[in-house]
Amino acid sequence: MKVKCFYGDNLPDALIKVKAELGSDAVIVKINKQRKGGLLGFFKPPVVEVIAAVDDKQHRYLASDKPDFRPEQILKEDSVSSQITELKSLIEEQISLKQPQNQVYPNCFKNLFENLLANNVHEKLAREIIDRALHEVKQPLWDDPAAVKEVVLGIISQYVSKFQREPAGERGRIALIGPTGVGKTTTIAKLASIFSVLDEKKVALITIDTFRIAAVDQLKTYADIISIPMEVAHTPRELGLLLEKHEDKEMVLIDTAGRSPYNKLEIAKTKGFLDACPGVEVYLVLSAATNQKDMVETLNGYSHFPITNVIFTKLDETRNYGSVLNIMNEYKQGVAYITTGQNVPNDIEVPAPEKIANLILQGSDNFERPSGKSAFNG
Ligand SMILES: Nc1nc2c(ncn2[C@@H]2O[C@H](COP(=O)(O)OP(=O)(O)OP(=O)(O)O)[C@@H](O)[C@H]2O)c(=O)[nH]1
Ligand SMILES: [Mg+2]
Repeated sequence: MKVKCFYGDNLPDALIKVKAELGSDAVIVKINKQRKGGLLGFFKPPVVEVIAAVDDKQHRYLASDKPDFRPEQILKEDSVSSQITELKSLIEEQISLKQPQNQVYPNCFKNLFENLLANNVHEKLAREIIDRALHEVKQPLWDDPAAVKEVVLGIISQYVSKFQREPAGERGRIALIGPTGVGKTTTIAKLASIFSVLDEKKVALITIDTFRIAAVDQLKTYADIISIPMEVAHTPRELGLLLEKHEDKEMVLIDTAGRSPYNKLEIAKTKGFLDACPGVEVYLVLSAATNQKDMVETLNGYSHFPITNVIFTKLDETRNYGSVLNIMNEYKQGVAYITTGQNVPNDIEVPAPEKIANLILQGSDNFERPSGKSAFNG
């Protein structure tokens, strides 16, 4: 195994050196941004250091033998998987440095670009959207605010629907997971009422939240109002048995205890329950009123779950919806439902991409309280 350090002014520069010397089979072991050259280097601009390794036997290849060299191909080992993210962001950083960042948009585009930024859409994504619009709107219409807005809304809707999956249809077993207090139990009550009362489906509720003293009572109260069965599972095996018992139900909704994304032990316990029950869809519940960094931490903390959809709650508690788009786009997540208040069952809906697009572009100006009932009835 040959291991060597390479330096470049930027990452692509360093990777070219890796390829030239070690060939396409090199494995990136580490990437650092640093200042080169001891004490005096402190005053020098930062360089990118790449530590790369290659099996000596493979090293006989010349770089030109493998013209399709791509950095992601050479990241082979699990132990360096975290480097992938770092590598991607460094490459993106390098690419973005080469793009004109202060492109001056025509007025109508500029206003919408600023709207997106004001609503917390990441600048890179906002630029992507407005650049596409600039491309799509014919020049004679550049000064027509309505025409430009319509195109921008259409583009945002496409981003929103890109990863959207159909929420559970005729039959479903759905568990809601997520941090404390985001509205999992309330959302389960809303869904249960809609499935049971409006859709006239057979519904059962199961909770594995035996951690909080009042949690079982909270769900039981809703179950009693809707007149549907509610059960408590204390172990993964019990959960499996209860799912078997309610095999005849079209919908079974499973409530879980809220867990901090940093509480790995408790999150693993919840996962133990769900792992024992294949076929259960897992929806991650995120509060739209949380700042985006915390949402990202939550997604990371719960990344071991096979998440099929996200539910954004508490849209009524914020007026900036850009993070919803950022998260969907960056984490390739579809949104099954949004909730917009505490009322059970009204304040929930299946989000229409156009509606989300409107919220993202216009924030509070366009916020109407949606009615869950009409949203669920299409
Ligand atoms: N404003 C607003 N409040 C909501 C929404 N959904 C739930 N809530 C409120 O948020 C609080 C917490 O809701 P719960 O459903 O108990 O949250 P949870 O995620 O089950 O909480 P834990 O089980 O403790 O983790 C309650 O006061 C709910 O009424 C919403 O869409 N908007
Ligand atoms: Mg709860």
